[in-house]
This record gives sequence, structure tokens and C-alpha cells, in this order.
Amino acid sequence: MVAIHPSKQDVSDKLFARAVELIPGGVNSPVRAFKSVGGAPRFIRSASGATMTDADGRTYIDYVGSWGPMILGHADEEVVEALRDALARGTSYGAPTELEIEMAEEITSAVPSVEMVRMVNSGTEATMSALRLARAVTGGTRVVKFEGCYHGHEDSMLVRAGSGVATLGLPDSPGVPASLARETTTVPFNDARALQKVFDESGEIAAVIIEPVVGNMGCVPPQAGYLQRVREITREHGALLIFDEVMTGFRLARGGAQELFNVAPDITTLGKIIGGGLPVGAYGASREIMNTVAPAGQMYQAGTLSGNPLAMTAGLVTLKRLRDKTVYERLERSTARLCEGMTEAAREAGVETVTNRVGSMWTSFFTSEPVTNWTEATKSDRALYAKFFHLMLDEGVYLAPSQFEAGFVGLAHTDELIDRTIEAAGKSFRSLKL
Ligand code: KE4
Repeated sequence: MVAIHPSKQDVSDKLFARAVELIPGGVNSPVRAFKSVGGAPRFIRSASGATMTDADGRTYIDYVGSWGPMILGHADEEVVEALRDALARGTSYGAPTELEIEMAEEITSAVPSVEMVRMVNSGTEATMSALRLARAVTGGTRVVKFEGCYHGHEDSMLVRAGSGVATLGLPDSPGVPASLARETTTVPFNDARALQKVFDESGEIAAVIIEPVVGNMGCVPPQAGYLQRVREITREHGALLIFDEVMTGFRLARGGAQELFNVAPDITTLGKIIGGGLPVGAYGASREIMNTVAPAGQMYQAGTLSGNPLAMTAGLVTLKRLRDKTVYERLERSTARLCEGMTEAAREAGVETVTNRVGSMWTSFFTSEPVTNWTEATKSDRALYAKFFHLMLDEGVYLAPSQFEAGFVGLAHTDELIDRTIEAAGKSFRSLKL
């Protein structure tokens, strides 16, 4: 595979100039705009396996993977074939299908704590519904989230830590009512005492929502025993524990982070991988909790395209391929190889990095200190990351366009591609020191 590097990115630049006239910021999701790394985004024309090709004909080894879904690789033959067949039967019925039962069987057989599941169309819908469900079941209104964790763009979650961390939340976006933001408390990740303090000081808490392995401040694993402690505290106080596994579900293990760390949440949210790259989300829990959801129960949630046959088709092919447990051993080995190689390349070049990894999720932080929470993550040198990002892009490697995102390795990342990435990283780290 030879990276083609026309002198400039003419076509992408021209497309971006057109896009910004018609789409806010020229993109349909903010992180795609390269704002935190600078420069104009590459417009992608096609992708296959572990690579993507942009509108200027440049091909990149892709470590974003559509932010997680593409664990099999892009345009997987089996997925494409199954979608081709499904298309001929129509694209959406607005009526139940057997595919949705198969998806529910796949999820409930894989995810230990989920006995029943509802399909939705995005991770945001999944977490929004899970929070409403927790409030419906407990009767409480207050929810707790963690600094640096992202759960989609619904109002209750667009809240930053108020003054004095464990106090009332403040809106983190215009349009979020202060009255609603006050119902969300934010505490540091990997600090069980801070969570305990919230319960000691606050009244009825409906839910604690957490990314069990954080991807959205960059990859930050839970410290030993932390998730077990969060489980104990929530159980002691009758608050529901929501594991937001939109990113970690079927990524870290077939049963997600809850299988890996052997901690059973009350509600699980899923997305990304379960749709094989098509729009999808899901939330699941025990029968008792899920029978609260309409039309079985009173908590209302709905969606025109929920359980869409194309998303179910792509998702089912993907999840069935992940039944092979050796998949996760392969991803563990290849991602360890990548991270060890990049860490060594940085060390040899005299660039300070700290790499966090769990399975095939990873982030290299440009810092010399451990990164175990948001405060420590923000100590990373973002300007240096931005330079590294563009040097790697010029070397034909597409990393996450933000220091505060996780990278993903998929089954299509061969040893040859990983070695090319390590070689590109060596050149890029050395260029940083010039
Ligand atoms: P969506 O609504 O974007 O499908 O899912 C929201 C969401 C919920 N929970 C977790 C743990 C997530 O990581 C996400 C979305 N992840 C981001 C990547 N950091 C999606 C990329 C984007 O926003 O464009």
C-alpha cells in the first residue's frame, strides 16, 4: 500500500469551502472539523479494511474507525454482501422484524447484566433514554457524571463541574437550562471518595453514569478496584449505575468493560460496533427495569428508525464475527505491538509521551506524568499533539484529530500496517525535535 501525496489538498479544501456555507462549521459532528489540531479536514471518498482514501487521492492507515464502529475494518466483504441482500428487501418498514429479535438475542447473550434491550438510533439516544429510565425507576432527579466523560449531547450531560467540583452543575453549552444543569453533579473519575461525598451531601440520586473505561478524555482506564467501589456506593444508596458502553461495548470484550472488570451495572448503553457503521444505539437492563419502558410500562421512548433493518443487518454480521473469542486476543496483541512501538519511538526521539491502553482502545498523551483523570489529561501538550497529528497525516496515518479522543485498532490492522505506523511515528517524533 503506497501513500499517495499530491502536493496540496486541493479537492478537500474546495469541498470544505463549500461545506462551511451550508453546514455549521462544515461538518455534521464538531470533532470532524479538526478545530483542536488546526487545518482543514480531509474529505473522505472511500475506505477499505484499515485504510481510508480522501478526495485528493491520499490513502491513510485509519485509527479512528468512525470513532469505534469499524472493528472489522471498512467495507468488510461479509457486511457489504449482507447489506446488498437486505437493500433488495427495502430499507425501513416502521414495523417489527425478526432481525431485531436476533439483535436482542445477540446482545443479551453477550452482555452479562442485560436481560432485555431497546434499540435506538445513536449513543446519545441510548444514554438519554437510560437516564430517563433511571429517573422513572427511582423517582429521583439528580444524576452524577464524571469530569472528562462524554455521553452524547443531551442536555443533562452537557454540564461542567460547578465551582467546587462536587457542587451543582453549570450548563456547558448555550441552550441548556440552568435549572436542568443543576440536577447534574460532576465529580473526578478514579476518585471514589469524591463520589461518596456527593452521596453524603446530596438527596435522592437517581443515577450515576460512567464510561467504565473512558475514551472521551483520551483513553483513561479505571484504577484497580475503582469500578467495584462505584458499584458498592451506588448500591448502598439505591442509585442506579449506568455503564455507558457505547464505545467499550463489544470493543474491550464481547461482554464489554463489565465482562472485563466483572462489575454488573444496572443499565448498559451501547452503540457504534452493534450497528457495524450504520446509525444505532441501544440500552438494556434487567427485565424488571426494562419493563418500565413503553409500551410494556409507562416510561415513554420511541424512534422512527429504531431497529432499522439495514443497521441490524450490518450489526448482526459484525457481532457474529465477534463471537470468536480469539478476536480479542488478536486485538490485544496488535494494539500492544502498536503502543509499545510508538512509545519506544517517542523515547528514542526524546519526546515525552504517556500511552494509556485497554484492549484495542488507546491514547498517547504528550505529557510525562500519569493520566488518570481529566485534570491530569489537560496537562498534555495539545500544541505538540496537533503538530504530531499533522506530521502523521502527512506520513499517511490518520489519528484522532484531538488529544482528548481514543484511537482504535481493528481486525484489518495487519502487522505490516502497524509497523508502517510505528515507522511513521518515529519520523514524526524526530521532526518534533528539529
Ligand atoms: P452518538 O450520539 O455520537 O452516537 O454517541 C454518543 C456517545 C455516547 N457515549 C460515549 C461513550 C461516546 O463515546 C459517544 C460518542 N463518541 C464520540 C467520540 N468521542 C463520537 C464522535 C462524534 O461526536 O462525532
